[in-house]
Formats: sequence, C-alpha cells, structure tokens
Amino acid sequence: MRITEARVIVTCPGRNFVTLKIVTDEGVTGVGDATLNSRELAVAAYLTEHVVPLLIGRDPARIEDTWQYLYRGAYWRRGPVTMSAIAAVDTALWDIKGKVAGLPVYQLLGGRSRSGVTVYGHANASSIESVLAEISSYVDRGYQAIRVQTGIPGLESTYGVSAGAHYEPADAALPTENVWSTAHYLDHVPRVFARVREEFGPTLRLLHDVHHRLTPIEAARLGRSLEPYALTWIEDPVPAELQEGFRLIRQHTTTPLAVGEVFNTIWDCQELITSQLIDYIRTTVVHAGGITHLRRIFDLAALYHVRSGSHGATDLSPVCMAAALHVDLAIPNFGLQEYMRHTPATDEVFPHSYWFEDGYLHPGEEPGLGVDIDEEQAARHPYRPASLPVNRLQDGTMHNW
Ligand code: EZ4
Ligand code: CO
Repeated sequence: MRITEARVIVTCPGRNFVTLKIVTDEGVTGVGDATLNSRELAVAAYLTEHVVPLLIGRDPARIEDTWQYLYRGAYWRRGPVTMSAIAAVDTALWDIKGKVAGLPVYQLLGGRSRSGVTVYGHANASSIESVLAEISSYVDRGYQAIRVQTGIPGLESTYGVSAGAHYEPADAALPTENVWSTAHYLDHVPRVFARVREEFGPTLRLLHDVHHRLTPIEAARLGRSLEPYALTWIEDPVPAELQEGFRLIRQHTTTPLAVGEVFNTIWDCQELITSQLIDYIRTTVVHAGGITHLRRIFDLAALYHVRSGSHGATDLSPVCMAAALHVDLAIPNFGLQEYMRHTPATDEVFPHSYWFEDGYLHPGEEPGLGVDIDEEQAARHPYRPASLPVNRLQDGTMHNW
C-alpha cells in the first residue's frame, strides 16, 4: 500500500480547524488533527510545503519510521508548529492502520484498560452563585469531575469566563486585552471552592485552571489555601519554561499539580515527570507529536506515579478528541480527559463515533479512529483570522494569558 495524496483542509465551523487527510492507492484514508489555535495557517503551510511532498509514495504502515523521518529529518526539532504537523501525519497513519486491520485503534494499543474514559467539563460563570447552577447541570448529566472558573470581583474579564454561553478564547481577529490582578485572584478563588464544597459535598472531583498566571511562591499559597477543598488538580499554576519552579510549589502544598497543554515533546516533560514534580501530564495528541509520541510520554509518566490528563479544549478538533480517547482507554495510567464539547456545526463537519454517557466518553468500535471530515461541509466554512487574547497587569505590564 502506498500514500498517493495528502490534503490539508482548513475549515471554520465557528472556529478554525486544520485537518490532514491521507489517501492511499487502495482507497483507505486516514485523518489527523493539525489545529494550533491562533497560528493555524503556520501548520497548514508547514504541512503543504514541507511534509505532504515527503509522504507521497511512502508505505502508510511504517508509522514509527515516518515519525522519526519527519522529526529527525527536519533538523530544526520540536516546537508547536513542527510537532502539530508530525502529529497530524502520525494520527492519520494510525487511523489507516486500524482500518486495514479492521480494529479500533485502542485495540492496536493493547486493548481497553477500563470500561470508559472519565471526562471533566467546564463550569464557567461570572459569579459564585451562578457557577453553582452550572455545576449542578453537569452533575445532572452524570459528570463526576468538573473544572470550576468564575469571574473575579474587581476585574472586568477573567480566563475561562465569557459573555456568551459557549467559551471561546480566540474571540477576535486581533487579540483582545484582559486585565489581571494576582491579589484579587488569590483572595477570591478559595471562597469559590469553599462554597462549592459546602453545596456539593466532599467527593465530587473539582479542578481549577490557573492558566500560567502566578509565580511559584504565589502558586504555593494558592495550593495551600485550597487544601481543605481537596481539588483533583490545579492546572498550569506557573509558566513551565522554568521547570525548577515546580519544586518550590511542591515543597509547600499537597494540592495536586497538572501541566502540559502547551508542551510538544517528551523533553518538555522529562524533568517534571522524573523528579515527581507533577501529578498529571496534560499533553495531548495534536500538540505532542501524535499517538506515537503521546504514548511514549505517558509510558514515562507511568514510572513516576504521574497520570494522564489530556487537554481537550474546543480548539482541538473532534479528530484529536477521537484519537485521545483511544489512548485514554488503553493506557494503564489514565487520569482524566478534558471534554469541552464541540458545537453542532463542528460535529457536522467531523462525523464521529465517540459518545458521552454518565460521565464517560467511549471511542466506539469502528475500525481506525471512528472520525472523519466531511469535506463538502468543511468547504462551506472558510477560514477566519482569530487570535487568543493577551493579558496585562493593572499598571499595563504585559503578563501571561
Ligand atoms: O486556553 O485551548 O485547559 N484548557 C485551556 C484552554 C486553552 C486553549 C488555548 O487555545 O487552558 O482553554
Ligand atoms: Co488549561
């Protein structure tokens, strides 16, 4: 079997997605997600100009060799653009291998290690009172784990909370500006979780995303102040370029730490995992080099008591979500899977076999990934420039969004 064609499809059913579709001479096709939020066309160009010509004529069965060829062969290693492009190829090849074998991809990864994939949803609201109602609606739908974000009194806008019903961070062609105050934030968050625990009791799994806003000592204080409310994790407490910073947080708090949605390779996580500085690694298929590389990261994590907690925001397409579910179902050290739910317009462009029931996602039993792109539908939604926001301190200093 040979690869005869690879199409890069950019579509915007409410938000932008980049998809690679690989076609073989025997008619079997595979799809991979290549979406890098707010930098979509960089990956599309990387694929079209520098990767697709290398794929034509290759044997699609050689997944590992193709991964190594694209990684080592680029010379310029790593980085989100390169690794998202490699991920798209890798994911599409796993899809093809599954279809050729007549098996869902999780079977090729060793079969199921659990009956379903526990997911967490996002309860976002402007105030504590309104977030309680949001949490209730998740509990009513069977969710066992919920990420809680609220507006911060004294701040006009906050990460995770939008004016409309559906949170969409890439909300304008050019970046909007948010304003941040660590003092207001650190004062408010423990009040939120005190109230949530009072209302929902001790066992509902609760999570919170700090979104890179703090320094290590500030994060240590947050973690300590949240200990009475037994969170499952705080996420991205500090930017992770300085991995040593996590050691300081760790010394001060037993609140579990999760990180990794912006990581691209096992090298980005190595120190955090092997020094046991984190509890959950949040890399996912599209931004961490595909199923092949993600599995390698999770296997390393398994040696150090670190569990998976893959990123699953709506800027990762249903193709990534399907692929993530196959990995989640198979690995021994699965923790949680983020699941924000796509809009009906997105679901229409990406027909898929995965489904939600009682707090779990199931990838389904279709051969391959069980997801595809409807190219006619996709063509009806042309690309629209969209940027992630930026963040400034109250005195105007640029901060982390
Ligand atoms: O801001 O995916 O945990 N989820 C997140 C996301 C990220 C977006 C950025 O593109 O932090 O909402
Ligand atoms: Co996050």
